[in-house]
Amino acid sequence: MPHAHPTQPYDDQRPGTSGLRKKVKHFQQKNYLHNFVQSLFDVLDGYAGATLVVGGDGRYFNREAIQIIIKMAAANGFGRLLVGKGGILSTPAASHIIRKHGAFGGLILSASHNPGGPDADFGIKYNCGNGGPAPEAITEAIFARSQAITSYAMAEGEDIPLDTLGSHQLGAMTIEVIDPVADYADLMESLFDFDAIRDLLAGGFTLLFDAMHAVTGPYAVEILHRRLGATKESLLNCTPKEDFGGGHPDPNLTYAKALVDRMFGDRAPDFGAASDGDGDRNMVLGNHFFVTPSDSLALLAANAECAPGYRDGIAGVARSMPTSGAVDQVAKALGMECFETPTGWKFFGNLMDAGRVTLCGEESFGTGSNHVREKDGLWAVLFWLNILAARRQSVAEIVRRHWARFGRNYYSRHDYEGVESGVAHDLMAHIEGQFATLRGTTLAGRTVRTCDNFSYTDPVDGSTSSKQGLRILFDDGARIIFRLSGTGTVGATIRIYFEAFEPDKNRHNLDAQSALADLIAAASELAELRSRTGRSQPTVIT
Ligand code: VG1
Ligand code: CO
Repeated sequence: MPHAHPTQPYDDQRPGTSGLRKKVKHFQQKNYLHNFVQSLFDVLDGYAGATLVVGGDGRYFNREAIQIIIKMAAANGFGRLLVGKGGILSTPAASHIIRKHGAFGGLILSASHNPGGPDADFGIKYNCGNGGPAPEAITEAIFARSQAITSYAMAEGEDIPLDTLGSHQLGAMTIEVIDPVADYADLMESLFDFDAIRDLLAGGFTLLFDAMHAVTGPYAVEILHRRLGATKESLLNCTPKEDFGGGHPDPNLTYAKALVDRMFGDRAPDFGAASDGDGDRNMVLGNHFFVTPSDSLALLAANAECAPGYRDGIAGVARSMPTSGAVDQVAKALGMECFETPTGWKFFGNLMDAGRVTLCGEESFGTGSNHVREKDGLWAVLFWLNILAARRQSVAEIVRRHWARFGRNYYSRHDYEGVESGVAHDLMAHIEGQFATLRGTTLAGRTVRTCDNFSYTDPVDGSTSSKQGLRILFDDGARIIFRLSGTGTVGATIRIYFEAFEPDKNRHNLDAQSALADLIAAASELAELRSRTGRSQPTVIT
């Protein structure tokens, strides 16, 4: 029986770049999760009797949160709820399930690449019926509602057993515990040439995949091992843990160090990859070679026809603003539309729904296509394997040939994590304050063409988003960008992105940090980084 429970509002439930993320202890405050979920249900319309999908990356508090959501969904009038076995669904798999079952929407429980455990992070995100993250209009409405909420509704009943497949009833709502892997694995098999990849792996090509103790483990075992024949030894850390083994499940050069060491060590495999906490990010490496995510997107776009799912060509591409322009070069050469959006996957949804873009990506190890409405880590890994199987060249050779054809966009991101929030905001204001006098001047040996705070108008629905990052654009195509992260849970993270375009193939073999050194120094001086933050080095360099 549904029950109305009185509650007090919180004032800090504004979703960030990718949902609401807070410390677990914060989520465990009285009614904190309940309030957010009820605020969401209050602003949505027309879901009576409809289907809701629920699943998460398995981190600490996942199971408890799911039981609460199930009871609240029943009390609020949903007719059916699909939940992954064990409460597990990777973010791209959740997106697929929503689409495949024509669900009204879904709730994804994850703080992605942030650490997990009782003292670490938790998160919740709402995805719409197209399978994609809710647009700003909805997230802002949730936030407004969350500040006024006075009660929530919750059905009473036993917890639903999540560890076996099956069907249950709670009031008028049916709950189905579904296999989290099968549908997704079938989708991958429909997009890529599994025979060719099987041949490649059987022919002595070696790979190493690191699931970082996070949600992609079971997906990797099913797809890479069972369906494609990769050895068990080539799959690392595939048992999901509530605290990700104490690490940051973030596939980058710093946090995926064990994998990186092997890929740059003696007898390195031909291909290495990792994905993040909720399975939507990917890092791709070759033998002694790191592929920047921006280059990876460009390369997938240029080689899309290798994969059966994209054989008929791609409609267009999109990248987030800080992502390098490598994909723009491909779009220009191949004559397709290329869109530049603010950071966060929610901005790609309309373009994909309208059929304007097929592939999209972000510099933050996110790549995806219109097969779902989220970025997709394993999808990118399989796309790479498909290209490697078709071209039979090494990762390094494929990337070098790509640069020779399209030019190389030297690129790097520097993150300063855990900066005091006031300091970070002042630093941004200080940079923006110099914009008026910066135009036309010389910086880092180049002329500043223009600088602005990025704003975006959605070409499909006309909605606008402003203040999406400070850009300094040079006349030779180089860029420096400053942004504050919208996914952290402590203090602020300042992200600085550097890019310089090099068309000359005789100059493609520099190390990125050296190629960008003058831009890096100029940014540091302009921002007064050292004196304001007390830091002389970034926390993470990608
Ligand atoms: C970061 C990335 C952004 C990505 C977001 C969510 O956001 O920079 O590109 O979309 O994380 O990724 P921010 O605001 O911290 O820069 V995930 O894997 O958390 O869903
Ligand atoms: Co993620």
